[in-house]
Amino acid sequence: MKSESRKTIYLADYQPFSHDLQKVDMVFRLDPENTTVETRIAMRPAKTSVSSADLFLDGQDLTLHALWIDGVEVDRAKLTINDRQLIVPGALLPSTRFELKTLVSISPASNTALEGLYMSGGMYCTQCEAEGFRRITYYPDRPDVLSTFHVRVEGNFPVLLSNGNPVGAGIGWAEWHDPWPKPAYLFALVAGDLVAHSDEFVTASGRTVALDIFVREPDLGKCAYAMDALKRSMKWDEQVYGREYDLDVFNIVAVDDFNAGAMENKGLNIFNSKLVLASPETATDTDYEHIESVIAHEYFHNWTGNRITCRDWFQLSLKEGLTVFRDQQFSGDQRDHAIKRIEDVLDLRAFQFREDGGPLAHPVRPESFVEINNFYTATVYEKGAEVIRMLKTLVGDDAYTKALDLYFERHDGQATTIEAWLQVFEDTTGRDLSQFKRWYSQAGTPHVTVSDSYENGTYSLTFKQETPPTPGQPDKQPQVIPIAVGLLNPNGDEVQPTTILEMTEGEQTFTFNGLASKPVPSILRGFSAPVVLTRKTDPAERAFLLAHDTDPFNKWEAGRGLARTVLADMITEGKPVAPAYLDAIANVLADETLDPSFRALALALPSEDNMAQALNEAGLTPDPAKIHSRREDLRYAMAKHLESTLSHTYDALTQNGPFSPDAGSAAQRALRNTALSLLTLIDGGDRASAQFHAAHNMTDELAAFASLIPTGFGAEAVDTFYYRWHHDRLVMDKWFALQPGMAEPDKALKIARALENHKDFNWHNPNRLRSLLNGLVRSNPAAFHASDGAAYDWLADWVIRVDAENAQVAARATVPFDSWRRYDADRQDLIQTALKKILAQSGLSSDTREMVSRILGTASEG
Ligand code: B3K
Ligand code: ZN
Repeated sequence: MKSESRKTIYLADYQPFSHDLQKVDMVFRLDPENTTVETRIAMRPAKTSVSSADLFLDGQDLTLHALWIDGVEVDRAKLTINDRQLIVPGALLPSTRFELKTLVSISPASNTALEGLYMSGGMYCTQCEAEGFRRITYYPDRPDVLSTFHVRVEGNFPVLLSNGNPVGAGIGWAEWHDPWPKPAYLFALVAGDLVAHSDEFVTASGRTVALDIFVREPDLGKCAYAMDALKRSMKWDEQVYGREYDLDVFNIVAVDDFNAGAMENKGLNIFNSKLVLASPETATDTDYEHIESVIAHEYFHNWTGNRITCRDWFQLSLKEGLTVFRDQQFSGDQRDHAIKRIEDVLDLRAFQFREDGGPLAHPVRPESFVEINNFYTATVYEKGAEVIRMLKTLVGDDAYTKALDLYFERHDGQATTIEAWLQVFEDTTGRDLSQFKRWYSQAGTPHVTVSDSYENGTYSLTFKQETPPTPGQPDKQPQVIPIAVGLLNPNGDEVQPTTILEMTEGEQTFTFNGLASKPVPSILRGFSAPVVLTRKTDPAERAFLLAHDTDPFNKWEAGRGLARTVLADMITEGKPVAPAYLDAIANVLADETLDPSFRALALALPSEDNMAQALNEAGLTPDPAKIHSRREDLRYAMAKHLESTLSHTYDALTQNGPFSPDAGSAAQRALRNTALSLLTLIDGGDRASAQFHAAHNMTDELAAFASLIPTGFGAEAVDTFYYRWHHDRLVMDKWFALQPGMAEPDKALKIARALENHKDFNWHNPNRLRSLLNGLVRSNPAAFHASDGAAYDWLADWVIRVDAENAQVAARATVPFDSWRRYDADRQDLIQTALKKILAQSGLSSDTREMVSRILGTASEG
């Protein structure tokens, strides 16, 4: 049973645990309804605590059979057990080392929360981060309590896995020993009828590591890319960070029912199957790219997260921000840094800026929470990575490397804090980072406004920074903002290569001398800080930078700014499409010296949600229907204006050889399919239809399918796609998402409702549910924000239904409501009504309750 209201936890209240753990021995006897877990913990009172301290162990949904101290069973009447904890009175505990043994039973088959030990398609698996281990046994389930683990698994399966190295196995049993002390959230166990895609890796010091990716037998042919990505990640971490792997085996298991994307359990990563399985026929280039980055991310956690972990969950960004930054570096090295940066910034703006600008805004290191699972957010992950990127920019590459070396040396084996992380930078560079630290404590996206002047060869840039109020933080202090700037002369030559201006004041001027004429500035190159930059500029200057900027990010950004202005003018003032935009974009499309990925990204328009956010920031009330239709008008105008070049590009990029997922081939497909989606607006779907029927890979097939949905070929394509792919669950997720996502806004909800009743719709599977919900809510904002509020109601009903079974997934599904204050009074009312309906549910989980209260602004602020 879920408890109705849980108390708020504060960073300021941190206390170390009362006892030190030396080792943990566990025995699992697997049974769907009645798995028994025997746990023996060797521990002693911590030096810092009074020796008679009570022992508080976390535990949830456990049936305790017995508890022993040093082999003597304790009378149940002497223990306190509630729905969250087991308390052993200090008077019963020895003052030196002792063994606490418990025997509990749990029911994996009825665990629908997918947290702790649960079943997915007949196999057993676990998800313990953040607080799932307490659903397995009574334990100090907190990240600062570390121990080695020895685990025996008994069950009638060919594959029985846990963390660490295998130390024994026989029919129906296996034993594992993990020599690296770890917190409980990194515990994992898997049992199933699985097969392995095997390989090995020889580390820099010459140790051979056995690598296995475990899947169901029919999926065995889809593991090669993930394995290749794993080996490249292992090599990269040795070469770039000097980090070698530290066990004899590294195992990955693919699971179909999974709340998150993947999990970095020590030596036994567990993945959502959509982030492991790939074949050319079933996975898109985007899928391949995600698989590569998530495989890397989880692997990199072995050092940044596992060997050095978090003292408490407030420090989550210590491991997540750093590991995201590392996986971004890796992907950039494997593919293309500029393209990767543009893609990352697109996501940052779409998710993190959006979060930071609404009621869910919180600092990279939050100061309070009710449910930590609600804080696995774009702010903790992506803004956390941006903060590390800025730190590296400020101290320089060499100092960054030295600081990281010191971090690994000083904190290996520890559960530590953001303070300790910053301290290694202070110690290696002598810098005072106290002001920089505000990036961790202050929520909200800083808005930077810039103005310029030129006189007698001197050019001045004056910046002002202001961070809007966020929940609980009405007043903000100036932050340290590294602003990368370059200057171009009016001929388009660079007269000042990229230099970093370090802004620390609320308002600050920087000057450049000895210039022959007034330059054109290229500001915030490479998106050197996660800020909203505003500069009064004319479209001609943007077009100039789009043509001439030497910084690829800012070159793209200039085109994006232009598109945003043109689109905003169309939406708010009914202006016609600006011909200057069409000409500028035509030049980019025709420039074959530019990377095809870059050209594809330059052709893409800001999303409807981006536009709503931009209009709102400009003090206007966005109308989702109008945004949608004007954006479609602009797309049509682009298609018309660019038709011959698009058509030439489309034909020229036809690929005949075998499929390769490498970045270069993917870039060509990206540009070709971007051209296709525009051309479909003119040819009614002829090209898309031909491509759909001829495609040999999912990238081309899906792009054609998406383009066809709103055309006259749509209905047939939906059926054809279904009959081709109904046997493949990951491809069917795409089918469920694209139909509401690509539909005309007034048809999308009807389509989504029909899909709910489709025989292949199974809302208990998080991937399938998210496909349908996000397909409508995130991919089709005009449909979600339909003025009758029907889609709000639909989402609220889903949240309520799912919450009773899987609180984490339900809580996450409430996020799209967070933009409610942007809209008109009627929509605000409708969304508030939907949110209040959720809150009124009896037995609502604390996860969902916390999210809805924060979105409504009724949560107590911390
Ligand atoms: N650390 C996990 C996320 C766990 C989610 C818990 N609700 C995956 C990752 O960030 O690598
Ligand atoms: Zn992570």
